Amino acid sequence: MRIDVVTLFPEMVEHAARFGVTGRARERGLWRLGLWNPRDFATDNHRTVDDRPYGGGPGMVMMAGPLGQALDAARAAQRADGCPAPRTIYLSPAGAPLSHRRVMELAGAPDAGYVLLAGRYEGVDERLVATLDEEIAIGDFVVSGGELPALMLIDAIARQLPGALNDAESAVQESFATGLLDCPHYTRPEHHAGQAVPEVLLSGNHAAIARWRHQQALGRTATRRPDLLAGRALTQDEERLLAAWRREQPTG
Ligand code: 4GY
Repeated sequence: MRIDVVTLFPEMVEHAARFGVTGRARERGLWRLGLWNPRDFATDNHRTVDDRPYGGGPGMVMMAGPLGQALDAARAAQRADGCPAPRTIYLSPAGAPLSHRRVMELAGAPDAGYVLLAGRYEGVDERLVATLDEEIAIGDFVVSGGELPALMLIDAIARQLPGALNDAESAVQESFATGLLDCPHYTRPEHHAGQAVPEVLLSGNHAAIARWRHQQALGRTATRRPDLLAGRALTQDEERLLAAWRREQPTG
């Protein structure tokens, strides 16, 4: 897999992509990163990439010209690098909400190429946005530029590539794959700030521990994110676990 990012701050993306699971997956050759600065495709002496909005108003808009040239260069580089069908993606709050399912789809094709457009200022000229394949939002909030959203998408995809996670890490990532929130975690010491670790976790009874964790995941999901349960049928056993969890919750 190859991912290219069109950004005014390529160093920001390069630096962040060196850390943790994402960086290690890159070292393992599971994905390659290409960076393109639209400023390098500007046509004037000042290397201008933004201009005032038609219709007036505050702020600046990224010009279609330099962005289009940068995107073309990124697509050409991907084709030359064995990615026959580059897919262009704009990160913006107006995009389709990113989901675990979409991440798995994007991670699924080994020879896939993604060209991510990270915007700045007030946004990108709509005529350029209209040429892109997809628009994705990482959440219902606004950040100052598309670089962090692009890095989040890259991280979510890279950790799903075969060989990215070690055995110990692979178990952890099942949380969302089950359609439930993760269960709570504890480590030493056994007592902290007057609170003990739940007894079952010290029991050595692996079946009971697995069942307790599943119950915690169900209870948390029902309480915090009932919307997730709406799209997921519960088995009879899960219904029983959830009912028992609810009885154990402090009232009021
Ligand atoms: N939320 N999800 C997001 C974002 C910032 C200027 C265009 C988001 O994906 N991207 O907040 N992006 C900007 C800032 C232009 C996008």
